[in-house]
Amino acid sequence: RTNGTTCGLKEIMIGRCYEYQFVKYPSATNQHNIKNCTALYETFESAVRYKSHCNMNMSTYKDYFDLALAGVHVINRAMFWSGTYAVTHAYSGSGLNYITLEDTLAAAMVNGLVWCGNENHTEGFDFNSCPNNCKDNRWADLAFWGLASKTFAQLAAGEIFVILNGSQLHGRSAFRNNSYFSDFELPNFRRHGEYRVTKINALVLHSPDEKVMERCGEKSLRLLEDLITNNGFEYACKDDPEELILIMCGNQWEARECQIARRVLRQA
Ligand code: NGD
Repeated sequence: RTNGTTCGLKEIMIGRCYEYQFVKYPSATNQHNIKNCTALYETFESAVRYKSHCNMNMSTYKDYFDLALAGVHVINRAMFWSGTYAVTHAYSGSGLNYITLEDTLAAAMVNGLVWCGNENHTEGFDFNSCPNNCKDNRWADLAFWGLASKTFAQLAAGEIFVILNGSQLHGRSAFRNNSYFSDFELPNFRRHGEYRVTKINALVLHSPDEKVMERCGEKSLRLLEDLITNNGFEYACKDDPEELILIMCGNQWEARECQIARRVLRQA
């Protein structure tokens, strides 16, 4: 069991929605595409409040995503991640450089929050504890983030980017079965029409001073390459792009590799 529903879920979601539209991205918000934050919250709430958490499925939140992401396309800037949350979001720059799922209104409203409906609770949410897996229903836990991932993948067009972790330990791989990226994003990239995906760029990171487990073209990254090219997309893969190494070194200044980078930068 994890913690229960985040206190103030409703106020946080509505507040984040206003902040997203009128503070963070005022220029992207014009009279025609302003979303009604209360209506968005109510659509979300009616999917989950008073409902048993373990009965959720992949259509539970459909109306919410339809409303929150209506008319959105992300062209040449969509960025996906698997095992690289922090560095990806530092790099995407809140949508300035690239756009991740978490930079869309639908996901920004709830990212990092916890919630679960409860049919017996007076408030319709369980604020004490939420089950983190539902024995007989794998979909319960995927209901929100699975559909979020699928919907975002369907909005991505042109060249897209995915940042993978080539230093995964404990038998995990850079491209992993059962990850959201492999199960909900990769299979849903558009293959036809004006908004099709043309090229998939994998960026593979190795944490400074940690063992290199996989590079482009090796092991799971080979599988990924085959999957992508067999589906008719162009593919490129790059190990440790410099701009990403610099971001990682910002937090690991003492690592041997980062000291070398520092010396080279001084000479340049
Ligand atoms: O630092 C973190 C973090 N690290 C991992 N996770 C994190 N969530 C944070 N808010 N901050 C969570 O680990 C993440 O929410 C997932 O639930 C889970 C699995 O992540 P990981 O790293 O193993 O990669 P996946 O391929 O399974 O999923 C990431 C992709 C990415 O392209 C997003 O567009 O799937 C989308 N996604 C899925 C689930 C949840 C995003 C989320 C999310 N924002 O919570």
